[in-house]
Formats: sequence, structure tokens, C-alpha cells
Amino acid sequence: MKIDILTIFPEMFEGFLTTSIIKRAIQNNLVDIQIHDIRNYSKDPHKKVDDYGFGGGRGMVLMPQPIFDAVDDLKQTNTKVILMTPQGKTYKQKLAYDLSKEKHLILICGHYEGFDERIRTLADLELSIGDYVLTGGELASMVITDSVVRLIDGVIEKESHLNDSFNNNLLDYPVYTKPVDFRGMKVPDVLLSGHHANIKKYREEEAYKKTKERRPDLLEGENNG
Ligand code: 6GU
Repeated sequence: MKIDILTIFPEMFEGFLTTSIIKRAIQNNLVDIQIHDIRNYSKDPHKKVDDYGFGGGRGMVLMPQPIFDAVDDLKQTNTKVILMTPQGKTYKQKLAYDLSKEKHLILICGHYEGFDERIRTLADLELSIGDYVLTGGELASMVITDSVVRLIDGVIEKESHLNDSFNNNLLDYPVYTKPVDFRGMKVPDVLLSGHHANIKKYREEEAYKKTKERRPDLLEGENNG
């Protein structure tokens, strides 16, 4: 998979791309992630990418020209163009699975007070990562990229994400490591029993219990899209 990210703050991505699972996925050629500075596409003599909004009232607005030219340059036949905006559809794990099957994503990070409304016509999809406002789409684009890349075949063992929270509309079951007794808090006996059927049953029950307690909306199927 290839992921192109358009941003006016490319430096924000350095740590993200050079750490842990994302770094390894890139090294193993399972994903190609390119960060593009929108400024490099500006035709303005001063590399301007934003200007005052018509009608006044708000701050700077991202101009269409650099972003249209960037998308024209990068778009291929199988590309999905995604615009990061708090006004977008709320991102969920189901969509992470769908996106992990795509060949090519372009993620456009909005910034400042917003972007020119005409930029929306470039997007196949507008996404928000939740009901709060960030200073820009960069963190949101990293959230999308991280959650998608870990689902690409070969990035992590399938077993590690078969039981992820939100799969089957359930939160994850609890896990423990050494020691068996830590400050009087003990690992449940069943996990030490070696009895696989009982362990499976225990985990299913715990996942259900935790979901019912914390996220009953998931069980009602109200929040799964
Ligand atoms: Cl995608 N962008 C911004 N600026 N704020 C957000 C967001 C995106 N998703 C949630 N809040």
C-alpha cells in the first residue's frame, strides 16, 4: 500500500515514521508512506498556502491551488482521497479494516481556521477522529495511518488483531504477565491452567462483561459503523 500525506507541517511526522511498528512496516516494504509539504506545490512567489477568508470574521484559510495541484500530481487510478476535518464522518475500526485493503490513500490535512470549500470536491471521503477540535489534521492523519498500517497483511501477526477491541463489537479481554502475584493481585487461575477451552470461555465472558459495563452502545450495535 502507498499512503501520501499532504501537510503544511511535515516535521510533525518524523517520530511517527521512525518508531516501532510503523518504522518496521516501511523497512519491510509493506507500506510506502510519503509526506508532502503543501508549500512545495504553491505557485505563489512567496510559497503562500493560505489567505484571508472572503466575508471576513475568521482567520486564515488554505487555498485550493496548492492542494489541487498536489492531488493532480499524486493521484492514480486506484486512489482514495481522504480529507481530514472535524466535520467528517467519525472514524471507526470497521473503516480501518476497509482502508487496509486499499492500494493507495491520499490524506489531506486541513489547518488554520479551515480550508477553501472547493477543496472538498477532491475528496472521496471526509474523516474526523472524534468529537473534539485539533489544531490541524496531522494528528488525525497519523491516527488513521497507524490504525490502517497495523492491519496490512504481514505487519503484525494476525492473531494480535483478531482479538482487538471493537472486533465483533466487543472490547478486548484482560491480559496478564509475570508475576503471578503482584502486591496481592493474582492472575486468574484459569489462565495458569493450560485448559484451552476454559481459557477461551473465560476470555469471551470477560470481553462481554467489560463491554456491557463500559460500552453498552457497542452491544446495541449503535456505534459500530
Ligand atoms: Cl480530522 N481535524 C481536526 N482539525 N480536528 C479534528 C479532527 C480532524 N478529527 C477530530 N478533531
